[in-house]
Amino acid sequence: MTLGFPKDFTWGTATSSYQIEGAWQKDGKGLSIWDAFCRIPGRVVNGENGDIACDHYHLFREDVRLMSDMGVDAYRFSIAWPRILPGGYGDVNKEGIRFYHELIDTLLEKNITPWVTLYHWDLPLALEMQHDGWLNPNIADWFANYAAVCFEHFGDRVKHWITLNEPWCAAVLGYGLGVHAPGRVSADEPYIAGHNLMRAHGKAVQVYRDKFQHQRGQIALSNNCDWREPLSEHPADKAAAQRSLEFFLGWFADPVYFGDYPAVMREMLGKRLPEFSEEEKAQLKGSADFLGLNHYTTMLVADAGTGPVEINVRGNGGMAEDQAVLLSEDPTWKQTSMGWNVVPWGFRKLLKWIDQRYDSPEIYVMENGCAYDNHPQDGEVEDTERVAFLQEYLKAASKAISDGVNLKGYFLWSFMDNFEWAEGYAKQFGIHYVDFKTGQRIPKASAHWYAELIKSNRK
Ligand code: GBH
Repeated sequence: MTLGFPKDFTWGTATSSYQIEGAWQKDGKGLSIWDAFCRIPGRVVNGENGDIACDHYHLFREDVRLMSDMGVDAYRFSIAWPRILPGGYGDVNKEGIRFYHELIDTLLEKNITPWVTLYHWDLPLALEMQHDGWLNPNIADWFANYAAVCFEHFGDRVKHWITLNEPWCAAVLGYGLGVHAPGRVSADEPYIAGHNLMRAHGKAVQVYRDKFQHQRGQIALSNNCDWREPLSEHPADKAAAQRSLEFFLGWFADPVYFGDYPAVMREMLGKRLPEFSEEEKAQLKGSADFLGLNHYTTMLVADAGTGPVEINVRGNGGMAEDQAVLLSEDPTWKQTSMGWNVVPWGFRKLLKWIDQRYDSPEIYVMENGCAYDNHPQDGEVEDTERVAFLQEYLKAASKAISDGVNLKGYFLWSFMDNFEWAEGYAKQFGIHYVDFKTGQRIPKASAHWYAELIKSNRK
């Protein structure tokens, strides 16, 4: 069962700081917007939080050992900004630096390449409270300064950087729907937050290329995008699906490849969409050494004007009304425990769409995986649905490579069960089971399956 991947393909697994580290107040760490958000009643299922989470801060050596047992090439983790700069800017917290030094060194001892995300949603709370977080244009400089601290301390050993994880989620869920920290509800703020996220990315990349070129690493960002399949052959539905993809991925990838937002966004949003200055456009264009993609699911799209009224409209997919689209799903599709549709061919189509739109960039899937609820029985965790999901999605990825897509690597989300944001601990994506009371980790059947797959692909 090799699924036919190239020998030099990068096999990895992924996590993020707030979801696994715990130690929320240890060794001088500042608070993040998630530390605060979790304390607002009703925002997280069961009032849970990441205070302890997987206690990875203390158990990271064991985690690296488990990764090494699986034989992964690479591990994608994120740095908690408030662990490095408790106030967002200013004094550097030496203990925070020490923790990531130890993690990186432990990985390298096991021949696992660190892929480091600088921002996976845990913004220093001070920046939100004093300066309105991503709504403040100055955040681009604060982020670039933070990035420079990380390049300076870790760049001798870290050669793969991801500035931002899923700016779409940070903007839409954090500043539009209010379901993620900082929990703001607004029609216009997502576009402002998204704008400053992109400006921050542009500046951080510039700093890396200007001052840390000698480190000879790669830098990019990681965007999430679900596939959008036209509901019918009707040209209006086909145009709606295309439009929806441009509002989803184009929003954050077009500036990086073309220097500006998609024309359809500028037309439909008018003044609600901020404009980049000429300098910012130049800074953004070409600001990624590869295209990072997080992919999970697929929805059907109809044009809001002509779409049939009887479809069961679901979710707003990030301001669907701004896009004049109606989202729905095929009732025959299987779903994960998140209620996300399992549609492997959507993955293949999205990879092709990206390949065509951005002229065959090197693509790394920085996240893909699924939530299912599985518990240990006699010391084993039989997550059969997860294995089936991964097998089908990886088959689709392999077909995309045969189609000519320049896919270079895959990071499975997630290495272990963790704090799943607004869902708390009720929904689990891990290929390692975590007992959150004792901290015990158990490889699930999917971890064994993934290890076998990696091994057979190397032969
Ligand atoms: C990622 O985001 C995060 O990076 C990661 O931290 C998180 O743990 C992981 O995924 C699992 O959630 O309602 O059917 O229309 C995922 C981004 C955006 C993907 C919303 C699914 C909606 C599906 N998600 N999207 S649906």
